[in-house]
Formats: sequence, C-alpha cells, structure tokens
Amino acid sequence: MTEITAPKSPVTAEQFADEIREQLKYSQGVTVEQATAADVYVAASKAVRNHLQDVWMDTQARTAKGETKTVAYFSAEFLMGKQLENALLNAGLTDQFDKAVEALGFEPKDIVDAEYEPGLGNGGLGRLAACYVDSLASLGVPAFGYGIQYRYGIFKQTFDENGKQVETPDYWLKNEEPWGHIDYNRDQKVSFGGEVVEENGKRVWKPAWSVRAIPVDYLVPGYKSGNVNTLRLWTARAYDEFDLLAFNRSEYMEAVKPQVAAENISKILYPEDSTKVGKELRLEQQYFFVSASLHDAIRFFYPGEDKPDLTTFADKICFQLNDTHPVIGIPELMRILIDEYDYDWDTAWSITTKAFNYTCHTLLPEALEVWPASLIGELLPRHLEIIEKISDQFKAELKGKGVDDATINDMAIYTGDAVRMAYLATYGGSYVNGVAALHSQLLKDMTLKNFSDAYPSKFTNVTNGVTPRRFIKLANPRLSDLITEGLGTDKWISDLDLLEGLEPLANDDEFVKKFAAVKQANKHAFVGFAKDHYGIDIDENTMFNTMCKRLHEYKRQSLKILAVISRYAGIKNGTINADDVLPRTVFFGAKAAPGYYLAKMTIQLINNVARVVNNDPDVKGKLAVHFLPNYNIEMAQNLIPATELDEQISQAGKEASGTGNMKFALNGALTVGTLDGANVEIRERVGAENFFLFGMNVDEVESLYATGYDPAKYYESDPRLKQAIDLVAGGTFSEGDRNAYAPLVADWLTKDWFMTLADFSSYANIQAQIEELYTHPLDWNRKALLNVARSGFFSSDRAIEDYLKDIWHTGPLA
Ligand code: TH1
Repeated sequence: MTEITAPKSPVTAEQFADEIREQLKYSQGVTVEQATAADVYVAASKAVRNHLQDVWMDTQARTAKGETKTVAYFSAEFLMGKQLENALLNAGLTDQFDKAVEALGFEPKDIVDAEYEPGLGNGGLGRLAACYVDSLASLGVPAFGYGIQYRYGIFKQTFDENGKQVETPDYWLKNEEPWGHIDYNRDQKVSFGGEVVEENGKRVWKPAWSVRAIPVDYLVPGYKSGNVNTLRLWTARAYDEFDLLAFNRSEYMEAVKPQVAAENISKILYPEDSTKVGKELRLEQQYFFVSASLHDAIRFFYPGEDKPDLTTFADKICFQLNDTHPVIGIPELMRILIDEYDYDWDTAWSITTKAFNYTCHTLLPEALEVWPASLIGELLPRHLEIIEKISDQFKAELKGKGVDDATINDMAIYTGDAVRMAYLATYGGSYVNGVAALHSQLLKDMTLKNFSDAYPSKFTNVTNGVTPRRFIKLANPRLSDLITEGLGTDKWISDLDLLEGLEPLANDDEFVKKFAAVKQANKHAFVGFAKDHYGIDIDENTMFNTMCKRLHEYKRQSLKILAVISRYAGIKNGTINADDVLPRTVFFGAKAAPGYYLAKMTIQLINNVARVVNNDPDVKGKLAVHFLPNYNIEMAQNLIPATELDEQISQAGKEASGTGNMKFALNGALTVGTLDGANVEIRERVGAENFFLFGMNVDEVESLYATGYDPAKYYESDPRLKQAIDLVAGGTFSEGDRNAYAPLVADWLTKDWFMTLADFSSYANIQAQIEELYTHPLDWNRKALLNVARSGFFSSDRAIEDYLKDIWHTGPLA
C-alpha cells in the first residue's frame, strides 16, 4: 500500500477531501469520478489511519520507555466491529469526514456501510476484549491487545427453507482491508513438536516444526485521549514454502503440505462459545499467539539486547489472560526465561507469577479447558515437563499450608492424564477475577473454592463494562444528542457516571416525552434497516421485545419461545382476549455452534413459530416474531437502540455476567430478567421498581437440583406451559410432523437441565405487569430513562479503572 505522508491534525473538511482524493489516486489508482463507495471507504480509512500514525508512534515511544507498566490483553477473540466510524469519532474527524465525503459526491452512511465487519469473536468474551482495548486507549493506559488474525471469522448465518441454521464461511479479507498493517519485519518463530533431550545438564527442546508468526497491527485510538494503542493480531505463514526434495520427486501435494499446515493455524476461529472443544488445532492456535506475543513483548522492552535483565520484566508489563485460552503462556514464559535466558526456576517463577493474571468468564464446567496431557506432550513436550514441575511445586506448597491429601488431589493442575488450564492459571498468576459480583462470589464458593480457601487474597471481582463510544454515541446518535442536551455537556462520553445528572429529568414530563420520541425514532429507523437487510415488514407501533445473544440452553431461548407459543395459543383459543393483548414484535438474534444439536433445533423451532404466527390472520397486529439472521455487531448497534424490552432470562448461576444486558439498559430498554450475572447489579443500580424480575435465584436452583428436579411436574401443573409444549410436540410448527422437535420436547420433559419449565410460570405471569406498564407510556419511559441515568457504572472505562486499581497496579502514561 502506498503511504502518503502523514497530514497534520486537525484538518479542515477541504483538506480531508484532498487527502481522500490523494489516496484514491496514489493508492487505489482511481479518480473521484470512477470511485465507488468501497473505494472511498478504503481511501478515507487510510487517510484516517495516517492521521493517527504520529500519535501511534509517539504512544509506542512513550510506552517503550517502560516508566508506566504496560497492560497486554491476551485474548483468542477480539470482536471489534466496523472500524471507520469509531476511528473518526475517537480521532475527532467525524465532521470533516461527513463534509469531505459529501463534497466528493457521496453519502457518508454509504461509505461507512461499505466496510465489512471483522468477526474475530464468538460473542460476549470477544466483544469485551474489544471494549477493553477501547477503554485502555481512551484512559491513556499503555496497552497492547494480542490475538490472532483469523482468515475466517465467525461464520455467516442464514436459514434454509425449513428454518434451519446454515453456516457459510466468513471470508472477511476478500477485499482490501485498510486497517491492519502487516509488519513482516517484526515476525516471530513459533515451534512445535519434537522432543526434549538432556544436554550438559540442561533440558533442551528440539522442536520438529516451526511456523512464522507475522503481526498485523491495528491502531486503537483513544477517545480524544492523545493516545493510540496497538492491537497486534498474528497471522501464521510457513517458513519453507516448498519442500524441495519432495517437489523434485514431483510429489507436489506432499511438497506444499507443511505450508498448508502452517497457515492453517490462523485460518479459522472456532465457532464454539462457552462449549466444549478439545481440538489439537485449537491448542496450536493458543500457543501460536501467546508464544509470539511474549517474545514480542520482550523485544519491545529490551530491543536488540541479547542478555536483557528480565528480572524487571513484570514491572514493565503484565499479561491479562482472557479466560483459559491463553493460559499456555504461563509455562511458555517459564520456558523462555529458563531455556532461552538461563534464569533459574525460582527466579523464573517469581517473574511469571507476577506478570500473569487470569479472568474467568464462566461457571459452566464444560467451558473450563482441560487438555489431554498426551496432546500437550506431543505438541509441546517441554511445556508438559514444566507443567508437571509446576504441579509438583503446587502440591508441596499446599501440603505446607496444611491442606489435606484428598483436597490436594482435587486441586491437581496435572492429573497424570490431563492439564486443567483454569487451575494452572489460578496458581500461576497473581490475581483471578470473575466478571460480575455474583459470578466472582460463585467462583469462590464453588468452581474454585479450594483455591480461594488456600489463596483468598488472589480472588477479586471486576464487573464487566461496555464502551459508551460504540454502544451509545455511535449506535444511538439520537439518544446521545438528548443526553448531551439534558446534561449540557458531552463529557459523559468519557465519564459515564455523569449520566446520573439525568435523574432529575425523569420528573420532567417534557424531557421524558423527548426520550420517548427518541425511542420511537430509533424504532422507525430499525424498521427501515430490517426492510433493507432482511426484507421484512415490521409494525413500529408494537412493543419491540428483543432477545439477542449466543444460542445456548442455559440462556434459555426456549423459555422465550414457549412463552410466545403460549401467547399465540391463548389468543387463538380465546383464553386470552385479543382486545387485551398488547401488540408485540419479538426479535431473536443468535448463532449456534455448528455442532450444537439442541441449540440448532431451537433456532429451527423459533423460525417455524415465526412462520406460523406471522402468517396467521387471527393474531395479526397482536404478535409477530422475527429471527434476524447473522446477529453481529452491526445488528446490535441497530437493534439495541430500538428495543423497549430486553430479555436476560438465563438460569440463575449460569450467565457469568452478560454485557448485552448493559447495552440495553444504557440505551433505554427495560429488562425482564433473572437474578443472574450482572443482572443483579443492574437491578440494584436502576432500582427494583425499574426492572422486571422473575424466576428462581441461585439458592432455589441449587436446592431444586438437590431435591431432584422433575420437569414433567411443571408441565402438568401449568396449563399454559402444557399447551405450548403440546403444540410443539403435536406438529403445529412442523406441518403436522410430530417428530420434528421430538428431541427438544423429550429434553424439556425428562431432563431440562437449566430448569426452563420450572421458571415458566413466573415468566408468563410477569408479562401482565410488563404490559400494564407499557400502556402508560410516560411511566414506562420514565423508568427507561432511569435505567439510562443509573447505568453509568457499566462503562468499560469503569471496569478498566477497577483492573488498574485492583489487579494491574498501573495507570495512564505520564
Ligand atoms: C462469556 C460469558 O458467557 C458471558 O456471561 C460474559 O458476559 C462474557 O463472557 C464476557 O465476560 C463467555 N464467552 C466464552 C467463550 C468461550 C469460552 C468461555 C466463555 S464465557 C469460547
């Protein structure tokens, strides 16, 4: 790519238009007349990038001095969303861009829309990482995000004619991608396999094969902070493009095999979210990016030094492990320090434990990674040795603390057959945090109880947060303007606690009406978006009720669809008076892991309920259901601001935090939810009277499990539930086919692990309360406004402040 010399900021719209013209000419080779929106998008992106370049280099130079400890956020996923609009906002170039693009004869929206969304994450965990790099930069903290530039992001979801999910590859790099800058000269070698031999009294790893890790750098501009950090995503390439020996024997396919294998490492994002995967390639991916990143960090702080003094390494940088996926970094740093830099074990251990911290994002046992020792031994034999030694040291330490043998056994990092990554992370780092108050408590009381008993001071909580830049300012410009009008300042964009200042305005009916008008305008806009994107017609004078998140049994999309079916049946058979029914449009958005059978069947059921309901004249104008395909960041940015009622209905004790819940509250939706994850804190803050609570709490769930849960009992006892399940079982949503959903129905009636049936009545009952309030728009909107005013706590800036204070012990660059 031809780089144009960096222009001086700030620029005028005229200058910015000239910069876009220059990029069109010198970089793309087209005139303004020839340019398409896609051309202008690339040209404008490069022009913005050039504006950020000086600050980026300056931030790096100040970071490299090492005077302020740097944060490295290690994450297998970064779900960034589209970049251009965000970069413009944070660089303060939005107005110039709008005018410049118009002067060139284009609509700003068309240019922004021309960007292809990078989908390098599955859901909340990946989006959280993206919010955190935004907040780190906005707070001026020196930081790197480290991850993988997958060639294929999260799959694109469509539905076939039967309503089944169909996954298609997301080849997001098919056109020029102007944001990532590939830096061939900062590559790293990552090795695998082979064996460990004894040489001069040292254990020496002789790997069998290596791949070249090449960084692709994304600039992360802080919001008006004067800092631009780096998101460094690694891509894998082969060293030996061809095995010439094999080639000479004209075994062409054999010859290119190593290259194909090497490049496979960064080829695809595993589409599982909070579900079990145990694939070799995934471990390769994890080691690949973590090893490259650790070496990169050493090079960054000790450039050109053969024998750097790494005893100060953990004063210069700390590594935050985003769930267990990067935990192999702990033995890797040990290996680097001992094998590559000749430190003794104890010195290496003290540097390593100081440098790492671990965030746990789940309570589901199946999502806590456990790797077969045989696999680690094959792929990373030296690391397995180190893990064994860590495990032995850990056992001895516990023994020294007086822990009994049975407990020590339960806590084993290395069991002989397997390596438990969450345990390794807990022992091998300084702090462990959960992602919401309830979740952190449950980690201490249940999942990691023995660890918290032995090391109580390691455990802490950081409740998740979301960035107000993307999820309010960009996603909801109308609400943003109203907030600024209400507060008399736009400082809330970087200090979200200021939203509290809106609280008195909840008593001002005129302001509440303006707030209501914003929501109505957002609904109207979404109707247009849905028509354009999905070709559907939506009645904007219905309540917009949304459930969007990954499809998972514990999240209980089943509960929502059973309630919808019950409503439908009630109207049809007259048990519900049609005139009393509040017109609702129910939106679902959710991807299911491709191998997750019941989740995919749930999608199919919802689509078929939608088909039946939407085509039934008896419920026309009363109930509509839409499963919007391919839920992604763009859809979230459009759907959340238009939503009036948000569903956060997971079984209590299963959703670690949730972050969608925060986005909805901040955009003025009311929540119907259980006491799970961050819902608890949202409800505490917005006020119980401004939150629709239903269902069992954690203790009730636990005691029901303990006394023996029988879902059939609930099926028998609530006629609404019985009727809904009977309709599914009887073929109403499968053109008479009674087998279509048999596995789902059987699961509900005999297993129902997440107690959907037990919570059904409570959920169905609270609908009356919801609808009653909705018929008083002023009261509803007053509550919604209070949700906004009282949710400033859920900014990712606050979350990052918590990490800085309680875990990283660092702050902004001087
Ligand atoms: C999610 C949690 O389910 C969610 O409650 C939380 O808000 C979010 O992380 C951010 O903290 C998780 N996503 C994953 C993805 C994988 C494995 C475990 C989790 S937990 C691949």
